[in-house]
Amino acid sequence: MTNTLYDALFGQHAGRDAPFLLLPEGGTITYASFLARAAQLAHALTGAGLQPGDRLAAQVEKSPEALMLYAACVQSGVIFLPLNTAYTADELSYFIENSGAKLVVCDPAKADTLHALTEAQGAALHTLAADGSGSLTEAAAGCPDSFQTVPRGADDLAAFLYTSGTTGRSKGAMLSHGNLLSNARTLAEHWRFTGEDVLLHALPIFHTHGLFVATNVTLAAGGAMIFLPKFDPEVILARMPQATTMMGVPTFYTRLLDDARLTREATAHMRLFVSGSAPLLAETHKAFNARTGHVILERYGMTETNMNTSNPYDGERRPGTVGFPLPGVELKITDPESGATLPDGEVGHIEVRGPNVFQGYWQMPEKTAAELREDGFFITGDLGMIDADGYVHIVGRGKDLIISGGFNIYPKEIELMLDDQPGVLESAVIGVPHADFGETPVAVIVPEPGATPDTAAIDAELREKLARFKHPRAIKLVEALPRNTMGKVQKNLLRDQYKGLFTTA
Ligand code: MLC
Ligand code: AMP
Repeated sequence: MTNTLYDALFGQHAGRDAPFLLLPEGGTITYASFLARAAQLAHALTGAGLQPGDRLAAQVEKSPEALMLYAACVQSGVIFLPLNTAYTADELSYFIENSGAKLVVCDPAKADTLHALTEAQGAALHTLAADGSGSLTEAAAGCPDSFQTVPRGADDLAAFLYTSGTTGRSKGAMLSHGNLLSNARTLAEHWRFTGEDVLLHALPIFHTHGLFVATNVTLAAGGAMIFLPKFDPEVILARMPQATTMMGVPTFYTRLLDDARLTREATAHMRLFVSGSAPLLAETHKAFNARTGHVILERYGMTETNMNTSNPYDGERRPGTVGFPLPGVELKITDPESGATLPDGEVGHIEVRGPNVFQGYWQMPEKTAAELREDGFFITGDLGMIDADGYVHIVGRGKDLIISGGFNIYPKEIELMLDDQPGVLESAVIGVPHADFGETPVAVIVPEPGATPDTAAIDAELREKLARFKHPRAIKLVEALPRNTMGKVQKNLLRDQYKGLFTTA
C-alpha cells in the first residue's frame, strides 16, 4: 500500500540531487539530503513511542529541520499539529490538551514552561531550536537515513490546524492526505509551477499559507525555495534576482511598496507574485503594477478548505476580486437565513465544496455540523458576491474576525478576558483599518458603575495570556455600547467611530 501525501510530495524526489532549500547564509539542502534527514527524524518519532494516528504538536521556529519534521510526520503516519510561535503557555496548554498530543516539540527556551504541562498529560517533550539543534535532532542523529513509509490513504488525517471560533475555544480542523494533495496539485498546475521555479519563502510555516500552499506546491512541482526565517524587505529585494515566484500576505506587498528599491528591474526575474490570507486593497494591486509591471495574483482560502478560488494565470487578474473557483471546487452564494442559492450579483454567504474541504473539527461534532453541511458544502463565514463575469468578490465577513498581517484574531477570545477584569462591566473588540497590518484590534470597555478600570493593568494581563499579535492597540472607555433593538452590539458603529485611529488618511 501507498502513502497518499508522502509518495506524491516527498517520495517522488527520493535520491534526487536537485536543490530544495536555498538557505539565507548561502548553503543548499538537496531533495535527497532533506529526505534522508527527515527519515532519521521519523525514526526518532517512532523511538519516542509515536504510532500512526498519534498527534505531534510543534511550536518551533522556522528552520529546515522544522520542515523535515513535517515530512517525518507524513512519512510515519503521525498527525502534524503546527502552532504559532507567538502563542503563550496559556494558549498552548489548550491545544496540547485538546488534541491529546503524544509528543510536543518546542523551542529549548520554552522547555521548562512546557515540562509540567506535558508531564501532566502523559505526553513526551522534545526540543528543536531555530539552528536545528535540540533533543529531537540528537535523538535522530544516529538513526538510519531511510524509513519504511507507513501506508496512509486519502482519507487518513495528515494534519490538525487550530482555528478560533466566534463563540468559544479554538477548533482543530482535521485535514486529510487527500485534502492536502488535491489542493497542492491543483495549485501547482493552475499557477504553472515547474521544477525550474524558485519560490521566495518568507511566510511562517505554522499556517496554511506557508506550509500547505507555498511548500506543498513547490514539492508537487519539484522546485526550490529560498527559505527565509521571516519577512524582511531588505533580504527579499536582495534575493529576488535568484527567484521566480513569491507568495505573501498583503502586508508583504505594502511593505515592499514602501521601499524605493522595488522597481521593474528589481522584479525582472520574477514570473509570479501571489497574495492571500487577507484582502489585498485594489490600490495596492494597482500601485504594485505601476511600479513593477507585475499583476499580483490574488487567491482566497482558509484553514478548513485550503485554497478555494484564484485569479487566472492567463487572463485578467482583477483587483479587489479573488477570481474564480479552482478546478474541482464548487462555490455558491447563499441566503444567510434560508441557505438557498442566490443569483449572481447578490451578496450572501460563501459556501464551498470539493476535495479540498476538511474532515470536520476534532471531537466537536456539533460545531462541525453547524458549518459543514451534509451535502459537503462548507459555510465559510465570509460574505461574497459573484459578478457578471464570474469573478468572486469577498465583500465582508459574516463571522466576527479580525485579520492583522494575515493572522486571525477572534474578538470573542479577547472580550471574554476583558470582561473578567476588575471594574469592567462589558466590552467589545473591533477591527479598525491599519496602514501596515490591514486591520488591528481596538478594545472598547464599559466600566462598572462608579469604577475606573486600570487600562495599564488590563494591558499587562493581556500581554501575559495572549499572543502579541492579538493585543488591542488601543483601549477605549465608553459609557455604553451601541445596541440595536434586539440588544445586539452594533460593532459597525464602533468601527466607524474608531476607523481613523491607525491610518493617516
Ligand atoms: C508580528 N506582530 C504582529 C504581527 N506580526 N502584530 C500584529 N499582526 C501581525 N501579523 C507584532 C510583533 O510581535 C511585534 O511586536 C510587532 O507586531 C511588530 O513586529 P514586526 O517586526 O513589524 O512584525 P514582523 O515580524 O515583520 O511580522 C509582520 C508580518 C508577519 C506581516 C511579516 O506577521 C507575517 O509573516 N504574517 C503572515 C501571517 C500568515 O502567514 N498568515 C497566513 C494564515 S493562513 P512588538 O512586541 O515588537 O510590538 C490563512 C489561509 C489563507 O489565512 O488563505 O492563506
Ligand atoms: P484562516 O482561518 O486563518 O484560514 O483565515 C481564513 C480567512 O481569511 C478567510 O475566511 C477569509 O476571511 C480571509 N481571507 C483569505 N484570503 C483572503 C483574500 N484573498 N481576501 C479576503 N479575505 C481573505
